[in-house]
Amino acid sequence: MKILILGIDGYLGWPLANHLASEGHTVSGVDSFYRRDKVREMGSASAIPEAGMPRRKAGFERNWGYPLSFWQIDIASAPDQLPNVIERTEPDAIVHLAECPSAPYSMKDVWSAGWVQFNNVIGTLNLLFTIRDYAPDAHLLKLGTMGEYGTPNIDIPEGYFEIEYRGRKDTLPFPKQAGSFYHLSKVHDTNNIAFACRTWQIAATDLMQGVVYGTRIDAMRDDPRLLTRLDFDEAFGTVINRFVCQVVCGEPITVYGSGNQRRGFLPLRDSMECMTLALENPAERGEHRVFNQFEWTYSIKDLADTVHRVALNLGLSPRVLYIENPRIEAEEHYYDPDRNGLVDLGYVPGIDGLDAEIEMMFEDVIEHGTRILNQHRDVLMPKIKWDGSHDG
Ligand code: USQ
Repeated sequence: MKILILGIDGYLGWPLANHLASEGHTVSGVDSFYRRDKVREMGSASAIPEAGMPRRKAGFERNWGYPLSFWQIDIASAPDQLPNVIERTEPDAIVHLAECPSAPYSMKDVWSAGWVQFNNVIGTLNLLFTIRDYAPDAHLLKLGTMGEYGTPNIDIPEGYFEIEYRGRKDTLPFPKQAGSFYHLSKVHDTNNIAFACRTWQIAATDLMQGVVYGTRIDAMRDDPRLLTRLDFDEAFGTVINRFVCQVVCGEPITVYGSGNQRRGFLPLRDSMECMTLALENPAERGEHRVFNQFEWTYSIKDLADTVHRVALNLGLSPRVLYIENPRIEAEEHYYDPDRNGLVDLGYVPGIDGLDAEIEMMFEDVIEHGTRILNQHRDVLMPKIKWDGSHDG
């Protein structure tokens, strides 16, 4: 299959390119490199050193036997450059990862909120028009987020649910109660994609992905050029990745609030597997297919305890610190989302791997990241507050 990845330079994009190539697919990619800039803007850096694109391309060709076609394009501000890429690559599928993934960054100030929503919503809108006009048969695989749903006091279906109201029934989009301007940008994307599917018969899979953690997939082999980035600052580091990095540089694990917040989590390797399953089993023309994508749900407190336990077993000296929650989010809530679509396609979630995965993360971060973490330890404590009283 010919697969074009938008956002190929990111935490998920780069391993996905290598994973798909290792499975025999022909991959090409686009990226604006904004993520590298934004992490620098946060005063941080990737804990695992990431090769620049020329080295990444060389590593890709060396391992997979063909040159990676790559274009540096900002799809939100330069939509006119996308048709040329489509004509050159003739993709069967387009994976859209070219979005800002950070809730805290979107809550920093009005400029950051505006940038996140422009980058995400307008980038997706540009892509939808490009697919309509230049690639109507291509399957769009778009990364949404479990955070679109928020934490309602009822079970969470996959995108749509059947509802009866005043004696009549319909299947309607499940209500969205996102918890940040970033998560809302994904809600707006979902509405735009669903509309494009209905109106232009686009085939789309909208993946409501949980929080991803991890440093490794098999397709990285032992080539440092194939490794992906690992962020640990408050905006771009996800919670387990941050906890591991905090321990490695001797800083406390920061649990926000009571730590009873529950989310769906999945290791990087499962994210790759699920996206591949969705690509190899595409949606139909006109279908807006929604999958919830996570391995298991955990409370933040449980995760802090797990990271603490694994660290102790490795001879490290972890500390857990409960701090005032900088976010406005429910800390005691019901959480029971479905994830049947991907399981029906063959995804086998398991919970046995959490300790082993975290242990592997420790090995990678200690090997590659100790020096970088020690230089940037001041970015670990959160400064951005949802109520606007940030000092960063
Ligand atoms: N948290 C802590 N301590 C920390 C960092 C986070 O307790 O040091 C807590 C947060 O308060 C939150 C939870 O951990 O309750 C998850 O935070 P996160 O920063 O790992 O995840 P989030 O902001 O929700 O965003 C991440 C990705 C985003 C993706 C989302 C999936 O950055 O791109 O969409 O996970 S989900 O959470 O399911 O919406």
